[in-house]
Amino acid sequence: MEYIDLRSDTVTHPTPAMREAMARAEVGDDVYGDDPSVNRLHEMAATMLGKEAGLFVASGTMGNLAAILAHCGRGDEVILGDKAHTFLYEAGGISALGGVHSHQVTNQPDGTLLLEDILAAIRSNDAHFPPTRLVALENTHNRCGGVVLNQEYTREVGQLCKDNKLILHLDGARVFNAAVALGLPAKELVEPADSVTFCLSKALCAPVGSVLCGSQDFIQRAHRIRKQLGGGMRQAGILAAAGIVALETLIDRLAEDHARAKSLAQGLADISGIKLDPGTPYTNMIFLSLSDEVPLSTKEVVVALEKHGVRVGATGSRRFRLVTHYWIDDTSVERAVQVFSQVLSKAG
Ligand code: TLP
Repeated sequence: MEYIDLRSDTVTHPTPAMREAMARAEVGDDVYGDDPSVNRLHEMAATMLGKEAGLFVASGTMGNLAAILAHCGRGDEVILGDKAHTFLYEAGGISALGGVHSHQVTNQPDGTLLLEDILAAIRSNDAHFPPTRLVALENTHNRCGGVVLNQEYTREVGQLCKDNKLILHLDGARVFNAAVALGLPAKELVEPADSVTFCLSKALCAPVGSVLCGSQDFIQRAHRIRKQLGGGMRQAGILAAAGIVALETLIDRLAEDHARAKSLAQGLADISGIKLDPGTPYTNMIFLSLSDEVPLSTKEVVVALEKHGVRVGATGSRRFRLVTHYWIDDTSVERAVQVFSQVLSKAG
């Protein structure tokens, strides 16, 4: 059965143009710096994000990890949100592998960290405390609903970091979704950040990879760390070629995913038993809960939907996430609404 797979935008397969580009990619040994396709991807990514240099890494997790390890030493502290992907879903890599201590600040429902909370989290120079080194933001913010952090807020945090001699890292796994939603070039949005990671393998459809961008010096350090993490790849140009197609052709179309998320949410809003999160969707993610009267468990709903060809992500007790992407068209949206309606009406 061909599924309407709304679990994540990570499920996207490469497009036909990507497969073609991958088949034809010029390659070399990237550990020697010899892969022309990887080098081209580095340049394109750095230019698009307004940074000096880029580094192709295996995943968003590796990008955030290499960034934080390149910026911080053992025992340093990072301020980040309590719903940040790096805190929740990256297997504690920054502390396990880098000895970096995390200081969680409450994420507001709009994905931001209050400036006063960041300020209060900065340690004073006292031997009892780990030195605060870095603040990490996430845009779009996954667990806060795919919400967009705007340019003004990002600038304010950038200024706060400068005033306090802190580094600003941005987990921009979906930063192009944010930029498209704001109608801004991504480089303007990320300008205040010293480093930024973005993913090629989510809404941008590439099969593998993320790019970390920042200053030349920083990327040189991150490059060594990527090697330490076992992420030095050889003929990686096959993968980079898909990333190049993504950057050349798939960014503007992210607006279509956002529009489809809106139609999907509108369809679901009319189904009794479904409570959409306030404001959802902001970009390509819909978060919803089942109301108490629905006599099905989270798992039963997932299984029943799947039987009818629709896959969704369970993100908590009676909570679900649905993500639109390149392979979800208008027909998939209509069908998903029908299936939800069928499953929940049978339950009632
Ligand atoms: N997010 C995945 C899951 O891990 C939750 C998803 O399906 O959304 N930063 C952010 C904001 C992310 O959402 C993700 C992946 C990552 C980093 C990590 O990227 P990968 O999966 O490439 O390591």
